[in-house]
Amino acid sequence: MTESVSNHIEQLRKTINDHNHAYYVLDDPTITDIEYDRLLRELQQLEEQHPDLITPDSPTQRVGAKADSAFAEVEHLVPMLSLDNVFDEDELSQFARRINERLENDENRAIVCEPKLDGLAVSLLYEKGKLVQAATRGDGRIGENITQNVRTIKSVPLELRGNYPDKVEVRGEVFMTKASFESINEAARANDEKVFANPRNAAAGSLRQLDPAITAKRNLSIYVYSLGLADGVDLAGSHYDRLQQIKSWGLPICPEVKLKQGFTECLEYYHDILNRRDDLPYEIDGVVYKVDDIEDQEQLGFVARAPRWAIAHKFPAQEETTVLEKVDFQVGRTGAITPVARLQPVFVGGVTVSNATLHNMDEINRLDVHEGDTVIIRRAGDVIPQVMSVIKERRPKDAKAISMLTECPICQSPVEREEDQAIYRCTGGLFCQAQRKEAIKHFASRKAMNIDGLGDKLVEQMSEAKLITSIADLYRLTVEQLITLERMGEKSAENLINALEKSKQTTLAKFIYSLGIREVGEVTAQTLAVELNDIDTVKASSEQELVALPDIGPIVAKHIVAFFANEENNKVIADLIELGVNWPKVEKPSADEQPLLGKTIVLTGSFEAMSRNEAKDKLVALGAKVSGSVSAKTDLVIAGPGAGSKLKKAQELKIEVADEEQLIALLNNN
Ligand code: I6G
Repeated sequence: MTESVSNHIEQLRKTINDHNHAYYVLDDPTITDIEYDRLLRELQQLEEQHPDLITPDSPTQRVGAKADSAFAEVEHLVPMLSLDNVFDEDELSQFARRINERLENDENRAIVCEPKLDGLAVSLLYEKGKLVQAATRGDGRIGENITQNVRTIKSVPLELRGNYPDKVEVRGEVFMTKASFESINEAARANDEKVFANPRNAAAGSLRQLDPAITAKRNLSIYVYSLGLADGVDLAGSHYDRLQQIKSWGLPICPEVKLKQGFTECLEYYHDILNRRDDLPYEIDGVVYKVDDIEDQEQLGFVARAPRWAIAHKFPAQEETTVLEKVDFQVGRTGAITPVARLQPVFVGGVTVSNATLHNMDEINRLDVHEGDTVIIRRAGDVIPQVMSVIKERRPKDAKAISMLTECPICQSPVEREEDQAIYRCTGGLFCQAQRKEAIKHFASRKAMNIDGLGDKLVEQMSEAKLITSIADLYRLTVEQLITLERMGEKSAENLINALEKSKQTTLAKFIYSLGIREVGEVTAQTLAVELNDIDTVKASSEQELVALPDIGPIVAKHIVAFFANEENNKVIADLIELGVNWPKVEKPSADEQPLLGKTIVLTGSFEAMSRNEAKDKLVALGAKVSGSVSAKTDLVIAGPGAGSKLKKAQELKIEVADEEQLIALLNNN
């Protein structure tokens, strides 16, 4: 009996380890999360019944005992070096020249390129295939023993596979994915706990926990990038091939590792990775180039504490220090008042930044930021620059605390804070010029009435010139009026009038969305259109009737009722209809006309046969809910070329992914 249990336990461990390997090393998951958890639970239960059969390398034994005090010191068998950096093409050419001087001149030398992850360097020591020690880099000679914490990282194999060396030490970077970082900070915010400034700090903080159970919850990852020591196996003569060897032992290698010929190709690699930086699931601060030939590496040797055969090519910093000179308050479409930091201009993330968002007063209080403070700002990708923290030591004596206005800076109406909300609002509604302007911009936008050529700047211009004060005024504009605007020729004016005319033909869902009702996004607008079929029914619905509809909660219902209780809003709607805005009558489709009812679909990347918006309209017509972000509630992600973080997230969450061909088949078959 025990023998068969023991065999079964062994089999389960092997199966679980194989799945881990397929997921973390081969990047090719073979089962769903649920099936995986089921296997792990079965193993746990068997081990609980037979504690004598538990072994330290069982996948259930990643979390060990708490450490009592600080981490013990360990001396690295081979010193852990650092890397020199270059910041531009000139410095990279000098690096290439130094190599060509020391080795035979070769313009097409093989170079291994990989992203430089923003994490922590660690070393992993395996003896007879078992993980026996993990350490931080420390000062390069002596690090800290963090074995118990590293054991909790699921992508670190507790046991190697294949033809591994008897004793082997590998180096790599422990990091936290952007998705894990977001979810950990979200949970911290919900519990009023301290949030981490960035994924690197979160990874560092998690690795230095005395309780490995906490580290285990932090969902850290690792990519291995080099070999420290290897006894008892023939090693390849090329760095790239050695990485493949390391991979064959079951250790994860970054999927972006590429072998290139010469530094021109390296530069292309740099620009490619820089372009995709925001779509990668982890943060990076540059790329690393390494001479591929191991004999060449040996000949080049080291200078001070860095190899001469490797260099990090750093990306422009995404965080910089500057002075916050002043805080202004901006009024948005729904009256929300947002504090905006006016900064001493600073070059960050590849552009000069002079404004950053401060979100709301809670954020100002959390940061304890004053006018005059020196602040750290961050600009990553296309995201609005943010104030991350304040350097309090540099606060000048005349720094000024920031308080919320009592009156709207545009219309002087009183400013109010809703109960339990972080946001202050101008109470002026459409009396407030700022809100009117924002409402018009929203109305004209692509996903709303899609008025071609009517961008934010033109709306600003027309509002300033008092040509329009409400959305309905758009349809009263004439060519004669438009040509009075600066830089507006007759042809452009005619084009705009034609675009306005064309936009009148819309759908009920788009019309509802374009009204800019608070909390009513495209999906809610679609629900209202499909469920209630005409604008008068939407207008006449009570909160009670609205919350009975799918996915409409009490807050959204309140906003909808409040919107239609306002006579001015109803007048604008009547005017729009009178001016010719129209849509085909919506019949509630029967269930068999809506085969995708209840399905949440996300579209990402680009498509050839149709635009993303067309695809969306077709899916919505079949009953699907088309959402802009991937979550556990997503049923299907349809990814075209260029798909990035959404696709990655779908893969992480093991959500079904389809391509354009499958999308077309789905549309044709339904
Ligand atoms: O700190 C490092 C990050 C990434 C490295 C490194 C690396 O390769 C991708 N490689 C070496 C050789 C060293 N530090 C010393």
